[in-house]
Amino acid sequence: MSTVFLHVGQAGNEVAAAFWKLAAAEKPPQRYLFDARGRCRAVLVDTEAKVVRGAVASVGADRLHPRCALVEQGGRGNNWAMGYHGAGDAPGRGVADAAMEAVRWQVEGCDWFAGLTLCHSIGGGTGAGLGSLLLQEARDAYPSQYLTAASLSPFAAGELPLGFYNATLALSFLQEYSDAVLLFDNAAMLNQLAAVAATASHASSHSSRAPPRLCMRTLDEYVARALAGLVFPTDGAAGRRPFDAGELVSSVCPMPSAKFLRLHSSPPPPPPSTSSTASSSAPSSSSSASRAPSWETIVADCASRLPRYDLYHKPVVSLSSVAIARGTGAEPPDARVRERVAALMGPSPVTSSSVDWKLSSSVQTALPSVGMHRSLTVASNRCCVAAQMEQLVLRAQLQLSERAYLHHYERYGVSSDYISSRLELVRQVGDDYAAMSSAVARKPSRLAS
Ligand SMILES: Nc1nc2c(ncn2[C@@H]2O[C@H](COP(=O)(O)OP(=O)(O)OP(=O)(O)O)[C@@H](O)[C@H]2O)c(=O)[nH]1
Ligand SMILES: [Mg+2]
Repeated sequence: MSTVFLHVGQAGNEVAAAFWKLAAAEKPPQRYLFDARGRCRAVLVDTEAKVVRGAVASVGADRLHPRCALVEQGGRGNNWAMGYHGAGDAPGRGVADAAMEAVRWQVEGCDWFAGLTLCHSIGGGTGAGLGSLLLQEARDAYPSQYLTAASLSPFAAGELPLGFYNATLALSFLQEYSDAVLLFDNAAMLNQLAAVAATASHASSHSSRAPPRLCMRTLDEYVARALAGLVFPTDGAAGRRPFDAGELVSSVCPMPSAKFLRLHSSPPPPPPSTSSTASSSAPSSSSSASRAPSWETIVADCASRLPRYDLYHKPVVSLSSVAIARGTGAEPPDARVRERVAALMGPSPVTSSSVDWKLSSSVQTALPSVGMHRSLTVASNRCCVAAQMEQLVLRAQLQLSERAYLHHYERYGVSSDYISSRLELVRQVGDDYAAMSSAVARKPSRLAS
């Protein structure tokens, strides 16, 4: 059972570089992530050649089939409409057709194709617009397969003038055509990793030094590790088990209107100044016992970075979660640790057991590629996305009411009415999450019992 990964746009390809480097360093057998010739089950696409070239160089040219590293010149101008409809006076489908062809080729190469994961940012033109088109076409081509996405949400106001329209349009396609979306918030990730870097710097003997500067690469590494925690194979009763998107969807997406997930991974990557040594040193089993942090420490880190309150300071409600503990060996998370994680997530309005546990015992599946001996990855369906969506929709709506930047979209046949209808779809998702959150707030005692 294999998943095919489709990386689109700059951010999607930067994450590809970090993710596939980790995958290549994993212990054999690697058949779920790579084909028989050791090539990634991935398609890389961008409209700027240097991004894909950089990712290929980073992963290794022999790890990617040439037909799966696709570029078109010119970029998509941070414009969803240009990404979706194609650039130029005679818009051809160009790279979109080539990408779908490459996906088909990858799918045919899988013994058992389990689903497709799109990896992209939703704030620009290529990842957001072309990513939306490819997702829509993938749904058409694979109606009964699981389509998931790892989607990077833009920073706060003002980063890109068209960012709110782009993000809203892309979210509407994710809602319509995918089964589950791992929504990463760039601003929140940066804050959390800055706090980790500040703590590490303070704790080190060089406490007078300023914490290291964080960059996009640090975020990419975080995203890659979190994805690895979720999708790298785990140990099961009958040997190594591949990622099963269907299992994820059925345990964390209780209804089709609530499919936006958060992905957390503990411990976090070390700050940039120490990451090179950490990531290059795969652990030896003899040192694993001494270097593995306790489950209590790991859960405490998770607790310190999982937001308890949303943007409006309302307690965050989780609908359901899956916790993947790796490197459990002879010491799996005990009842107290599990209770702590359940308490972190709080009562769910839709399920009695708010956290599903998945344990993987060996050091080989504990993410040795990143120097981990033990890790916890939590994918949770949390109502805090309501506030995030509301903010994006509100800003897009404000721009729309002033007809700001609309000509950029109209040039490609995307009208204000169309944007308005897609915006409504995303607003509805936010409203549904907000309603579930309020339901829990009104009935705390019954749900907690
Ligand atoms: N986490 C993360 N976010 C990124 C990265 N690169 C860009 N972004 C964010 O992604 C958004 C811009 O999207 P890009 O991926 O650069 O754009 P693109 O998909 O290549 O589209 P165009 O260049 O407009 O054709 C902004 O919100 C950036 O902050 C990255 O490497 N990591
Ligand atoms: Mg780009």
